[in-house]
Amino acid sequence: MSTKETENSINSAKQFNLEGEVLSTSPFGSGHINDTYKITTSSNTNNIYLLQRINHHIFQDVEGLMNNIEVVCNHLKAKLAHLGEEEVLKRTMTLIPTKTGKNYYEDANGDFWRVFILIPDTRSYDILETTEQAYSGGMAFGQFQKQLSDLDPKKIVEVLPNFHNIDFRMNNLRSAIASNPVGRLDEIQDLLDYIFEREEKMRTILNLGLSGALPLRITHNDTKFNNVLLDKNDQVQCVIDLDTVMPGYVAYDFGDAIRTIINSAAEDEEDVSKIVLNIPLFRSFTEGYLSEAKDFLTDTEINTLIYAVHLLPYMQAVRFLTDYINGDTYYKIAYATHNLVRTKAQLKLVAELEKHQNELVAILSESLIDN
Ligand code: GN1
Ligand code: MG
Repeated sequence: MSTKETENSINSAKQFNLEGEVLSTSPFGSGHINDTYKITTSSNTNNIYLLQRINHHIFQDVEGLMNNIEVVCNHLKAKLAHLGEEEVLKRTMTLIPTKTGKNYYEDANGDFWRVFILIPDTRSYDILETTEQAYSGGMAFGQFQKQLSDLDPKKIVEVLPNFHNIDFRMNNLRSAIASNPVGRLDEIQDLLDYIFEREEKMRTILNLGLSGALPLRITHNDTKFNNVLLDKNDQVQCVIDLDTVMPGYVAYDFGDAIRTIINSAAEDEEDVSKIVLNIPLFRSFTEGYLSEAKDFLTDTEINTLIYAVHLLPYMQAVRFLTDYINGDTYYKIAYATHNLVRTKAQLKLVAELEKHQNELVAILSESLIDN
């Protein structure tokens, strides 16, 4: 970390109501949007804290964002209150207020910061290892949707409008192509052809939604598997990263989770031959998800799950490629072609999913009967 970054993060950490004195901060995690630091304090007793600088170029309504998170956390805590305070702290995220009682701090540079408790004895996985983990992940997101199913949607602002709206993402891609600001179009024509060939069929869920056939629910909208914390026995502990909790269609959460679960390689794997499907993990995640969600989902919602399995990697490819064309202004990158590599990896996943479509449909039906 640069000296300035260290100074800024320590100064910001000191604004919050923490136990002990702030001693140091160090980078933490692998998010593409916000900057996360672990705080070390002089208190060796209770809590460990995570500090985050919110990317306010993306989350422009920080007040609305933080209010959403507070509303969601309080709703979840009330649902779990019967388990006792200690369990509630382990199963939900907890925001620490500033010394003046706000849920975020704005520093002199106009940067926005927040602090959460780091839940001890947990871990998250970028790539899964076992079917038990997949089952737990499915339960985690199914439970999350269920617990939020009676939260009044009016209490939640749509922090990033049209987040999973494929028309919006395609329009952004078309605008990027039209302006071609850094001259990257020539090298990606084959990828664009591949994307546009599939555009119409990727609109299925959106069309159903627009026709009124799908209920809008409060969904997570960033269900990468590493946004589930598991305990040391790989049981569900807590769903994290509540930035994009907004009204949405349940299938989007299912598809986005499958995007990371079914892929035996990383989201940004350079060697696309390594991107193959791990179908047993798909089955286990689906079974875990349906064990929680089956009772509240409508038949139409259940029928859309398979479309989302194709849509979410596709939409992620569109987003990565749009950012590549725009000169990498949205996602953090580690090297110049990172967004291009990510795009190719997601499109390879789309191709693999198409190849195995019938098998996945059969597993979804079997899981419904078994559950
Ligand atoms: C971003 O920052 P992170 O890793 O939680 C993105 C998600 C993408 C994801 C791809 C606000 O999430 O939508 O699916 O990268 N978040 C936002 O890894 O755009
Ligand atoms: Mg996120």
